[in-house]
Amino acid sequence: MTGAEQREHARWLVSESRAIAVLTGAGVSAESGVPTFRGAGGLWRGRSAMDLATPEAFRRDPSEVWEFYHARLMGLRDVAPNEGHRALAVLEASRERFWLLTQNVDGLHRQAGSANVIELHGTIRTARCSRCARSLPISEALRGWTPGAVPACETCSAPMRPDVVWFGETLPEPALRQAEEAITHCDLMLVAGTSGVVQPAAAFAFHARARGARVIEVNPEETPISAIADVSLRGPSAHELPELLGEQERARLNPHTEDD
Ligand code: BV8
Ligand code: ZN
Repeated sequence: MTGAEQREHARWLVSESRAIAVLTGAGVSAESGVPTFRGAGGLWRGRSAMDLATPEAFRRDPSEVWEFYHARLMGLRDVAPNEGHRALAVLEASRERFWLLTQNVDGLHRQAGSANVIELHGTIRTARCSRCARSLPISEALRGWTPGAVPACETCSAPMRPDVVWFGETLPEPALRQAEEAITHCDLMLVAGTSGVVQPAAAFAFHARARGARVIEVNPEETPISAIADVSLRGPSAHELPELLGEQERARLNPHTEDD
């Protein structure tokens, strides 16, 4: 199939679907200016997230891990959702059953208006205590922070940590349950912006396929998920995702054009 035929088929699959599960990764935030993990901008001081986003790194040198997250938060200050994020929010509003499973921790799906967002790997917007249940906006935990410091819990004085899931940590039970529900009940899984290497999230597409769901992939590059996709749209998500919307949905994407 040509690119245009692929897109036409993908649009038809979306229009026929009554229960859509979406799985997103760092690629959907790329056009908002957020570096992906395995792309060029994915390193920090020459280190990869794989080295720093781990409980071992935090035990070994919590101040360095906080510098890593502080740098990422600084990088999110002027970042806004893009057309791809917004297209998913519009698609959700037009479906009875819709789950947005995201591996991203940047909070951009919620900012774009998505409601049923399942943050599989947590969120960088919150800090939580490494010992007790205390949690608060990460901007508050970082008030007065300087490089080398480790924010301490005001309740039990243990080190605070970003409320993300590190490599080697299990995903939150509620997120896993919602992912199970999405995989079981969706008739379409739309996978956008993920290299499909991090488990167990990457396996969700395979499980949905095995249950008979159709799979659409949006990624400029081929990934392990391409092998089971009914359609792979080889383009950037900020362009490809709005193209999947029907006429009426697209009008809601840019409401001002309706009146033009
Ligand atoms: C766990 C939060 C139980 C932190 C992250 C099998 C089963 C279970 C676990 C494992 C397993 N095998 C290995 C493991 C261990 C590990 C794992 O998967 N390792 C991999 C690397 C081999 N998994 C875990 O540890 C998970 N825990 O399962 O617990 C357990 C525990 C121990 C042992 C066994 C079982 C926890 C994983 C969560 C880690 N935390 N993030 C933080 O962010 O700081 S993961 C991190 O990677 C981000 O969440 C990110 O989203 C995620 C995945 O990466 P992608 O999103 O795919 O991003 P990437 O850069 O890779 O790719 C971007 C893609 O976008 C590319 O394909 C590119 O082509 C595309 N793109 C670029 N531009 C665009 C675009 N697409 C569209 N439009 C564009 N414009
Ligand atoms: Zn505490």
